Amino acid sequence: MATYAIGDIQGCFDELQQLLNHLNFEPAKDTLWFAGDLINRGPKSLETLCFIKQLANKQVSVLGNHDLHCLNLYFTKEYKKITKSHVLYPLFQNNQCAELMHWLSNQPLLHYDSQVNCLMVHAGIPPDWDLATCLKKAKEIETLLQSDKRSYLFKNMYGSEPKKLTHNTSPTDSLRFTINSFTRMRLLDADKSLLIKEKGKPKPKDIKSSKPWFSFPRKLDKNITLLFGHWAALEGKCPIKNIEALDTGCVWGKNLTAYCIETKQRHCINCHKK
Ligand SMILES: [Mn+2]
Repeated sequence: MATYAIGDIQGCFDELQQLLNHLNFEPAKDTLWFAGDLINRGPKSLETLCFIKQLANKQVSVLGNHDLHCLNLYFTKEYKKITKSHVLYPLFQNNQCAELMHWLSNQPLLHYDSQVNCLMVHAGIPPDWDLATCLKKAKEIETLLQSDKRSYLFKNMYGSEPKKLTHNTSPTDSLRFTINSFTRMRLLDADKSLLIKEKGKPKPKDIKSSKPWFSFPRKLDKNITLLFGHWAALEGKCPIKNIEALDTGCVWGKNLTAYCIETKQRHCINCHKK
């Protein structure tokens, strides 16, 4: 019986199957956690979603920025404008699409398991948020996403502002800050403001004072193992104790990684394109 947390798949269904073979994964005994960005960019988003959905309670997925983007395309009906060359075309054309999109919209932004004391999120958590705050903020988004008011969320979720929460932050801006933190965050400025890359502006890494979000002292209980994906350039390396980086760039022909929660061992397969 094992629980494996797996990094960003991004529609790389074949590589996921290779990894599961490598792990001798048995659905009757083992559980899979997915750190988000299940789909998009890679070739088999449809197959990936169908497979993960049928695992039912033997899987846990948190939503990543690409998953939210796909939900946005579906629920705003923008997907109807997508042409054959788009990687998500087969998913949107499939007769299971509505079911898959409703399933996806019911997945959380954050997953905490008290038995193993592990928290999983796609990008990261703001250093000033403890576990209760994280769960409360995630719940706000999840509730909206699962309601018929989700169009309000899709209309307002894009953008790089606000960089910080203040007592003046509007509820809508606060929701965007939560989404940006949980699904897009990489670097923070010295005052812990979010540095989300904007088109035409210098890349956050050009700002000298910036540091990865996990380099700041965290309010989250340090005994909680924090699992995250999203940042392939880290190549799975995070220097902070009890924080595991899981995105190892499968879709870029690098590796796909599973972290076994019980043994704390990392398992990796090579995704070099043949
Ligand atoms: Mn991502």
